[in-house]
Amino acid sequence: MAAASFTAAKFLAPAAARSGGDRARPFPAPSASSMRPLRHRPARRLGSVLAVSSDVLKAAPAAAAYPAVTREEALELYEDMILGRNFEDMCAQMYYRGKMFGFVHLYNGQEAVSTGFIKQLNQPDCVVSTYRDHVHALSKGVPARAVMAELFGKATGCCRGQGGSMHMFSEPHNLLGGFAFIGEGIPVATGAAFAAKYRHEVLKQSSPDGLDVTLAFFGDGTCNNGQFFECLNMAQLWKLPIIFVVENNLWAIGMSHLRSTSDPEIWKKGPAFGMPGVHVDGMDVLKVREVAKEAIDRARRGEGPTLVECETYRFRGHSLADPDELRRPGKDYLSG
Ligand SMILES: Cc1ncc(C[n+]2csc(CCOP(=O)(O)OP(=O)(O)O)c2C)c(N)n1
Ligand SMILES: [Mg+2]
Repeated sequence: MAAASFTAAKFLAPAAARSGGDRARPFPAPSASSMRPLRHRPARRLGSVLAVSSDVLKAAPAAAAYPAVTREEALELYEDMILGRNFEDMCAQMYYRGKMFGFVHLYNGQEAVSTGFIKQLNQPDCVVSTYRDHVHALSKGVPARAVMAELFGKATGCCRGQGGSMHMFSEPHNLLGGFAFIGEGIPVATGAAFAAKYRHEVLKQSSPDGLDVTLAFFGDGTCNNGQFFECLNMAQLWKLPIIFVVENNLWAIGMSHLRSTSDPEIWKKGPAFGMPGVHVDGMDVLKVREVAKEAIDRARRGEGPTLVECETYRFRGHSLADPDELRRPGKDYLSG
């Protein structure tokens, strides 16, 4: 499973400096092990992404230093990632056989982010996704049959076949949507987090664990949209129980993150608003899970939001209308 291996690590780090700033404290001590140690690198933006496999591999902690996970937990994570990958591969087959209509965006390669985060949630916690939403739905417990039926436009789908690929929704699972417009889900997630705080503080209706938490997933390209900044501000101002999870796969359709973003280190925007900003290897489910646990616990305790940048990579085209054949086998698109 690629998500659990470091073979894709060469895709991960943008060229820009990742030395960290004085306000860039991710979390108090324990999570430091979840953070990939990053060396100062000279910024190189317009060329392309630097391949940093050797650095990452050198910096990779020894197996013993990996976060503890029981056999049962590891199997649950593995099962969820395998489910996501196999489900998506089947989607591609069915799409090319003409069984699905419209746009279908696959998640291949990014599974560790969905699994690492969503598997730490409780049922009342909410997930807000994007158009790349099938695997988020599966991780949140929506049955694969209901997700696939939705993709086929069947009445047995989780939205009675009326939402389709980009609009997965399930009230019983607190999956508050896929959204086709980028950034559109972030205010919805912020509203869900506000509602959770209101239930807790005003209505005194929270779960025994504390506040219900909302995860807002979105891509690197979306971080240049206004809703992102507005919602970071409001979430921190009101100390909302929300985690902004950026799935930085380095591309917004065909636009490189490094060519479109003035400062490509997205996690730094958290401290700019007064919340922790964390950068994590999004190809490593155990590291993602450790960061997720800590951010979720903070939110549950009422300590407010966190911005987490997960560096990941999508192994297929932007959507199935962007056929993989456009990639030339053997060509390294990332190392310049
Ligand atoms: C408001 C809005 N503007 C433009 C688009 C067109 N669009 C679709 S996907 C996309 C790129 C998004 O990239 P990113 O946020 O990195 O997500 P990824 O596809 O990489 O998961 C854009 C600009 C859109 N869907 N919504
Ligand atoms: Mg992207």
